[in-house]
Amino acid sequence: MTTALPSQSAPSAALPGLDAATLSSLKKLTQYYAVTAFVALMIGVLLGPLQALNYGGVNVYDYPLLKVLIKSYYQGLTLHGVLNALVFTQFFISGWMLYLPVRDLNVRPNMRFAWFTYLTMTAGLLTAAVPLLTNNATVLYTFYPPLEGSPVFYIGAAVMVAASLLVAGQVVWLWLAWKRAHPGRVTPVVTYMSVATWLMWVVAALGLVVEVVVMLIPWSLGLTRGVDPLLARTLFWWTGHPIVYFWLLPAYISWYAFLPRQAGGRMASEGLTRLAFAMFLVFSVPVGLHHQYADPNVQNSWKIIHMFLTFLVAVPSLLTAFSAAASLEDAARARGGRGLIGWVRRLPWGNASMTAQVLAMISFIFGGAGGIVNASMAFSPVIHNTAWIPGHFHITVGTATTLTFMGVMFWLVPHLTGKRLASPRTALASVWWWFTGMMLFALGMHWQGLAGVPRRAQVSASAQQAVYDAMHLGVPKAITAASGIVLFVAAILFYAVLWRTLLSRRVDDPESTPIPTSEAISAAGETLAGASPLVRRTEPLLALTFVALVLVILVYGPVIAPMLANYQFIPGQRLW
Ligand code: HAS
Ligand code: CU1
Repeated sequence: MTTALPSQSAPSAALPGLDAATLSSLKKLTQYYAVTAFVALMIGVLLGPLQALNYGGVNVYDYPLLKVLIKSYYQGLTLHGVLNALVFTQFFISGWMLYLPVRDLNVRPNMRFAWFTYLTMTAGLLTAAVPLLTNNATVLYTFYPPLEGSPVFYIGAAVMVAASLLVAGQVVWLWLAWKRAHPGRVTPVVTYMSVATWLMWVVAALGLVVEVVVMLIPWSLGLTRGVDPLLARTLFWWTGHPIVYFWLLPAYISWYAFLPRQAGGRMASEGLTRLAFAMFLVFSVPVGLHHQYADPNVQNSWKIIHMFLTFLVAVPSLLTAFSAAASLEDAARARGGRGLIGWVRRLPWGNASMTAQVLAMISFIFGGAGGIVNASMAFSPVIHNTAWIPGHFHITVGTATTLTFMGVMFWLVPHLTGKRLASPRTALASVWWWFTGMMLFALGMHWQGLAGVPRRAQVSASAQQAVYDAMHLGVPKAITAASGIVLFVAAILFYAVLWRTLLSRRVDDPESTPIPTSEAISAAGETLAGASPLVRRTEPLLALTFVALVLVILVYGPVIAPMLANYQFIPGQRLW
C-alpha cells in the first residue's frame, strides 16, 4: 500500500547509491538553485507594484528618481516578466526536479556535471542580464520580432535554456540507468512525474531553440537581412504554451506526492497520477496556436485543431483537481472532519506550507477556468491582448506555481540546511497576503480586460485618457492598484522569513525534516508484472515522448511549411 519512500530504492552493484558526500553536495546545489530563483523573484516582484499601479491609473514610471534605474514602463515590464516567469521558474524547477528523482531512486549523480550545469545556467542569466538592465533588450518576455534586442540577450537566454536541457538529460540518464539496474520494476511515482515533465520540456523547447539559434541570434548579429515575425511567433508558441506546464507540473508533483502527507492524508491513486502526467507529456505541446488565433496567414482549420487539443490538455488538470480534492478530503476526515464541505475546516490551516499550496489550488480553479475561455475561439477576440490576460496568468503562474514553490520552501530549506523555519506565523501571514493580492489583481485585471483595456500598455500615461475615462473603471482600477500594495506587503513578509531562515544557524540534522512523501490509497505496486494495465501502459515514457513528437510534427508541419516557403525578411525595430 505504500509508495517508494525517498532513499528506499536499494542500491545495486551496477548502480551506486547516494553516499553522504554526494548527498551533501546535492543539497548544496539544490539550495543554490532555489536561492538564485528566489533572488530573481525578489527583484522581479519588487517591480510588480509599479505595473499594478499603472493599471490603477497611477504613473510612477516618470518619477525622475526611478528613471535613473529604469528607463521606461516597458523596461520595467520586461524585467518583471523575464525575472519572474522565465528565470525564477527555471532555476527553481531545475533544482527541484533534479533533487527529487535522485532521492526517490537513490542513485548517485555525477555532481561535477550537475554543478557545471548550474554554473552554465547562471552564466546565461548574467549574460542576458546586462542588456536587460542597460535597456538594450526591452523586448518583453516574449521577445516578438521585429522588435530587436541586443544579441547578447538572445545568446544569454539560449545558454540558460540549453542548461535546463542538460538537467533534463541528466535526470533521464539516471532514470534509464535505474531501469537497467532494476528490470521489471515500476518507476516510483515522484520519479515518474519528474521524468515525464522533463521529457515534455525537451519536446517543447525545440521551437524556442530553433527560433533563437537559427533566426534571432544571426539576425541580431546582422548576419541576415531580416527575420520572419510570423514564423518566429509560431516557433515561440510551440514552446510558449508548454512552458506554462513546465512551470505547473513541478507544483503538481508537490500537490500529488507531498501535500497529502503535509495535510495528514494520502495520495489518491498512483495510476491516476501517472495517467495525468502521461497525458501532459503527449498533449502539452501541439496546442500553441491558441496564442495565435488573431494571427493572419494561419489556416483556421489548424487553429480549430489546436483549440480542441487545448481542451484535451485541460483534462489532466481536471483529473488533478479531482485527485487533489480527494486527498485533502481523506486528510481532513482522518483528522475528524465531517459534512459535505465542513471537513475543509479540519485541514491543518496553521501550517504555512500546506496553506500556501491549498490557496494556490483555490486560485487555480479560477485561473484554469479563465484558460478555457482564452482557448475558445469564440471568446478569444473579446479578451485577447487585453488586461484579462495578465489577470489570467497571475492566478496560474503567479499562484499555482509561485505560491506553491513558496510553500515548498518552508519545508525544503529546513530539509536542505538543518535550519528551522523562522517565524512560522509570519510565513502563514505571507501566504494569505500573497493569495489575497493575486486574487485582487486578477479581479481588477479581468474586469478591465472585459471593458477593453489593452495589456502591455502604459494606460496611466496615455494621451487618450478620455477613452479610458469613458469606460467607468474606477472600481477595477482601485482594486488593481490595491493589489499591488497587498502583494508588496506579502513579498516583504515572505522574504523576511526566507532570509531570516537562511541566515540562521544550523540546529538540526537536515534529514530530521524529511521529504514529506505521501502513501497512496491506491498504489501502483513494485513490479510491472503485477501492476494494472494502466500502470504498465504508462511506464514506457520514451515511447510516449515519441508519440508526442509525432503529434507535434503532424499539427505543426502543415502550419510551418508554408511559412518557410514564403519566408519574409523583415528588418528589426527598436521602439524604446
Ligand atoms: Fe494560460 C495565456 C489557455 C493554464 C500561463 N497563460 C497565458 C499566458 C500565460 C499563461 C503566462 O488558450 C500569457 C502568455 C502571453 O504573454 O501572451 N492556460 C490556458 C488553458 C489552461 C491554461 C486552457 N496558463 C495556464 C497555466 C499557466 C498559464 C497553468 C502558468 C502556470 N492561456 C491560455 C490561452 C492563452 C493563455 C488560450 C492565450 C490568451 C491570449 O489570447 O493571448 C489550462 O491548462 C487550465 C486547466 C486548469 C484547470 C483547473 C484545475 C484546477 C485545479 C485546482 C483544484 C483545486 C482544489 C482545491 C482541489 C482545468 C487542479 C480544493 C480546495 C479545498 C479547500 C478543498
Ligand atoms: Cu497557452
